[in-house]
Amino acid sequence: MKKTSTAKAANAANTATEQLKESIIKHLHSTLGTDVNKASHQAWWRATCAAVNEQVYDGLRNTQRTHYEQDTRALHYFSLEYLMGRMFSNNLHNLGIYQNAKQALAELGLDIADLEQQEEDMALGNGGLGRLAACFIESLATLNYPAVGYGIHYENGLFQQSFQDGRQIERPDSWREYGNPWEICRPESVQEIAVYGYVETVFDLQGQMKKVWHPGRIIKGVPWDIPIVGYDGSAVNVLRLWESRASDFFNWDVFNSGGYIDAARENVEAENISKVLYPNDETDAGKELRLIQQYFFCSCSLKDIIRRYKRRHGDDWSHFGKQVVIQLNDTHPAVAIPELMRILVDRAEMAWDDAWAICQQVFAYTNHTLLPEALEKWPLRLFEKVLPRHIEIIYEINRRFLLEQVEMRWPGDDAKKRKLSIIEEGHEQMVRMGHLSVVGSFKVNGVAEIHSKLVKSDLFPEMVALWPDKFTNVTNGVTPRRWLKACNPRLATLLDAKVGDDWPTDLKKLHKLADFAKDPALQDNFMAIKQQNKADLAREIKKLTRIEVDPAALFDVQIKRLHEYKRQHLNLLHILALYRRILQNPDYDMVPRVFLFGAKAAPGYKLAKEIIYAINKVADKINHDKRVKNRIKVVFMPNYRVSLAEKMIPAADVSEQISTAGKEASGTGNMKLALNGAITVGTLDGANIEIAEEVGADNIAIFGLTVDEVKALYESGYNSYDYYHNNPELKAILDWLETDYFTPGKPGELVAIKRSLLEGGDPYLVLADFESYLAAQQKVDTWYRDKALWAEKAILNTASVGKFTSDRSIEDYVERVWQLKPCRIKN
Ligand code: F55
Repeated sequence: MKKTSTAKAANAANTATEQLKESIIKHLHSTLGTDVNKASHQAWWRATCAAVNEQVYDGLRNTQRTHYEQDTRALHYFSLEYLMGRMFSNNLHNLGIYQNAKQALAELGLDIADLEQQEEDMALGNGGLGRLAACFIESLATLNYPAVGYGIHYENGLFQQSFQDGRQIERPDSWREYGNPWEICRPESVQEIAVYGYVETVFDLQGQMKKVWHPGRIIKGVPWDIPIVGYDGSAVNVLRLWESRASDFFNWDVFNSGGYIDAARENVEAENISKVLYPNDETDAGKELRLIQQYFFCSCSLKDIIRRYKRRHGDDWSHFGKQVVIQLNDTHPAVAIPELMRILVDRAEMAWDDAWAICQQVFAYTNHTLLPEALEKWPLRLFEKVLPRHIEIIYEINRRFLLEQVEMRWPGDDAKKRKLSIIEEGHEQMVRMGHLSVVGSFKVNGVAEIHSKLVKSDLFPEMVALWPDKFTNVTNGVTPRRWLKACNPRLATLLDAKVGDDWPTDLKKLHKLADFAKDPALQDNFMAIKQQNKADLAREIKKLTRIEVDPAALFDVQIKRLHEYKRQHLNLLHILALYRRILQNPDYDMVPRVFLFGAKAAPGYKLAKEIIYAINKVADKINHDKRVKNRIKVVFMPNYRVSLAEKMIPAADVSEQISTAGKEASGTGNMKLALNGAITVGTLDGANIEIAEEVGADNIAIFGLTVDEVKALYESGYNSYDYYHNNPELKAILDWLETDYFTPGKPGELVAIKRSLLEGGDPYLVLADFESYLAAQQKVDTWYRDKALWAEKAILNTASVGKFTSDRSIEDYVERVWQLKPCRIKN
């Protein structure tokens, strides 16, 4: 019995492989117009994508038909960013045909890995927030929730990074210069949106006052759909990204040559809206084009949602709040709130209260940061110029909020009103997008337990007093399909054998592994896989940087955007301490380590760029210093992005999660690294706290001040000079940066870091945590010397982080916020 079913499965696989092979060749001929004997890897890759798309589109049609027939409540995820990375291997894995495709290609004389490298990363995001959106839409499809992701179809994603003499150089990322096989243009669903102009007050025949917005410019939004394939035969949802174009009817309607030139210029301006992703994370650029980007995609998306709703319900708005829920990914899409009010009040002629009730049923807001410089505010004058009707609506929202909520609760308290007003008073009036988001949403969440607590206590305490039930937590998660199954196939195969192959959709199953954590056979297998992954990465490092590293060394990895609060410079100080100890004691005993960095700095963030430069210069010196005897290697990997993360994470021994406590909202790289068996060196910040709870204190190296201690230290008056003067090693290292030791002939080139830590007051308490960080690293060094002990800890990390699947995050959102029902897709 068993035998025949295995034989049947083998037959099915053979047929699937054969069919794929045929389809690939068919597309090579009829889609690519080339031949097997002369096709490039790029052509083969495209032909394979086309073959895969046959299956993707089947799923897409079935999903869309089922959702239409069932008229389901759906989630609409609004995000300025989606950091998708490559789609090829994930689509294959999620369709369950990766092995077939690999086999089919092998039979055609091709290595699937070569084809995977043909794809440009789809880097339409900066960092964690954008990657979270990508993980979430994949989980939503996997869990069969009706959902659409809405965003911008940027022509240029996050810049490409290279180094010139150690300094970051940015180049544009034209990721779809030669087309993108995963996207479908939908000209039938274009939208037109308005900006600028003025508002006129008119009275209709009944004497009713009405506001009429006379726009200054019309822009066309063209939707591109990217199918999002759920794992294992579930739904195929869509990510709908809007591209801006000049409107045909408005701008070219001209009568003389001067007008013609003006119109041409306006067209260029219209097309600029979706030209480029702003490369800032955690800072608000405050640029006019950025506000237009936000409004452009929110307006297009809302109109798209309403068009679909009306197809079913006509002008009956009474079901809208039951059918539609919109999640705002940070405040970036918050302008959707006044835009929906405008559509309901001005266009659908609804009474204000009814319209507001709908808004408050529809919007929910996720906060991703507490950093003051990241909290979005728009100069009121700018807002008024770009969106003259929306600013009026915001005034009215604010007027009613201050009168009906704030005044009722704190009568006569003007200070409270000033603090809570959506409009910030001062030298220049500002629109506070966080306040608008809280007032306009029915739920507000932070992204890890501690962060959600701080959102309540430090950011919006009065809002909590007004609406205690509005605030909740949803701890972030990552998709184990991309971040384990696809990126770490060796470990995935071991897990299939040890815990069964359903862990990708039931990550708590990994816990079975804990029973074998002390088993020498499992330990050998687990660490042999790590070793092979490290050897692969060592080859990649050599290819990208010419630096040779020993796969037997401990791989210590810090990969994330470059930011002072993430403290890559604390990591650098540790490296310098070790180097100095080696120079002072040639026999200094340490486990050989390769320090790996991956990080992009926002192009305008001076100190972040200086930190990159310093790490590169220190790397150069150490890597060429014979006295080091390979105990330390330092590598800054250029152009860190999703596809590079997929190579680095499976090879990491140590995961650096060293932000100042209270500053990292959650972190998600911390989850990916632990899942792949890396041991965290981390502060009690963001989701590190929850990771520590899951893996247990013995399997993580926690150090540094806690959130409460950080607060107390700031309050008591932190003086970084105290640490500098009291720790001779720290002093020597910082002074070293001022010499020309790392930049021969050019003393002072690395002084920016020292300055920020001393004269600059060390805002992120690097010096305060230095000693305890070094102690944690010493502990890691000791652990690593005991192979069995390390293997056990690594295994327990993989076994214990099942909580951090994005499927769990989505289920939390469904229960606490979205109230959705899964919808089985009919074939
Ligand atoms: C992008 C643009 C602006 Cl204007 C501001 C911030 C960003 C951005 O990329 N933020 C970001 O990535 N935040 C991160 O979100 C993650 C997901 O919730 C968190 O894990 C992480 O702690 C947080 O910093």
